[in-house]
Amino acid sequence: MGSASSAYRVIYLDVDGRIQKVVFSRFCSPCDIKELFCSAVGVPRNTNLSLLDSSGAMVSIDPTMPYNTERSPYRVVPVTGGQLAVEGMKVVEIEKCRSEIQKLREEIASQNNRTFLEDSKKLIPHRDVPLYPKYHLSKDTIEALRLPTFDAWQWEPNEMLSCLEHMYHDLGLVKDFNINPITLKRWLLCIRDNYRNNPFHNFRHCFCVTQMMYSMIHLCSLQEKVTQLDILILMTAAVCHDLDHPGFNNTYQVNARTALAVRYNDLSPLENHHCAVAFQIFSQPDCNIFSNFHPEAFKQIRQGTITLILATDMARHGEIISSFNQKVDSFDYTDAEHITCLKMVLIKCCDISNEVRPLEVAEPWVDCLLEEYFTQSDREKAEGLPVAPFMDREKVTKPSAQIGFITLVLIPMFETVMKLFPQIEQTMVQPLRESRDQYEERKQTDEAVNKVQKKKTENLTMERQK
Ligand code: 0WF
Ligand code: ZN
Repeated sequence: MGSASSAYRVIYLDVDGRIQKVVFSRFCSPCDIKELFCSAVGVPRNTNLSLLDSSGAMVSIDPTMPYNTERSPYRVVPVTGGQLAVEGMKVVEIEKCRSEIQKLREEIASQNNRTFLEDSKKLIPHRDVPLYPKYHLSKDTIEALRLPTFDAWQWEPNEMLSCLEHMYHDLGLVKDFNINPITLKRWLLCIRDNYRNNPFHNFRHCFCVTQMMYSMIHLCSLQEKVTQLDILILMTAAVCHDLDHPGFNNTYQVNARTALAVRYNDLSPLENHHCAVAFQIFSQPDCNIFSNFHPEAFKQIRQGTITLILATDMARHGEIISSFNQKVDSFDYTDAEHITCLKMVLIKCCDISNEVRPLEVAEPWVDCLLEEYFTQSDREKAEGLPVAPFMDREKVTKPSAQIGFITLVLIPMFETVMKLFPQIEQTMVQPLRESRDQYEERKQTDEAVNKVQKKKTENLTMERQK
């Protein structure tokens, strides 16, 4: 033991969290002790070291230095100045950075695995709302809101909340279902809080999908064809359809065996999660816009909303479209199955409808989606998981991503809906065709530029070889 009477001294050092025990004779010179400390730390023997005690005070290095214990080791800090000290410092700093990076990695990983059901903080409703200012929506805004050309990029989250509130009032849902207007505000605030700040799957996307639904309800005169309960289901499913989206798709959830994939047995884990979060929110009286509903009506709205949110899983695209195709030529508005199928197709249309919008509104969404996709594929590469070519930054270009999607998915789907509602041709289908043509032109220009560039490089290489 390092007692005052002993010939030996024992000092404990904290070397980046590792405790080093150093024993030296009390007859050693300060220089010898410093060298000993350097070798304990693992830096060159003439590195200038400082020792700090638990209060951060410097401790002199000499045979009479105060004892410490394993529990109160001296922290070792290399002193800057000489080259060797700087090298020693680099080692310590690099180690510190490593440990910080590791901590950040763990934090991010736990954030990504965090699910709403485990994080009840966001559930706490905003009491005594209205918390967001009641924006006055101008006559122009109210009119623009009914059209697919509406530019959502111009609006802040609070303004989008006011627009959503307006849509529920304007469609007569607040009046017809006796929805408490304050509960509506609190519910919308809670919805906004439960969208994450992903590049694409965020609250603005929720707003766009709902606003497109609102546009289609007007454009297709849906209120003359389906019940107000159907309208309420369409709007509410649109608002809730991507709640708490983590920014990584179902393929990632399944391949990485995330908590969501385990919870939902690999079956549409994200969409199941969005539904669960939606009804977790409704389970709070302060946010339950359906609190005045008869239990039977609540059951219908719950079942209807779940069916629509689950229909947004693109893995079910073929199945849903082919079911709709079988009905569309003899569509029967009195057949509940036909109506459910129509609602499923409508939410699908709205969910992926960015390209229906004007170019300057649509294009930034492609950038946002590719950013989200690239983050996923980078992580998949790092984790040794399979990577979809359309998500790979090395393989995808904006025109290549959009031409296939517009030609194979969007146009066929909207053209089928057009059979039932011919009025969407001009406002929805035509913009899709124009967008496809515009991306085709861009692809050809890009290819021509690449060809010239390649030829120039070849010529340069040949000239160098001569
Ligand atoms: C980038 C492209 C794409 N483009 C869109 O406009 C859009 C809207 N929603 N989504 C979109 N994807 C997805 C968000 C979640 C599901 C749908 N993607 C589609 C993919 C690259 O490429 C194709 C191309 C053809 C068929 C299937 C995927
Ligand atoms: Zn969506």
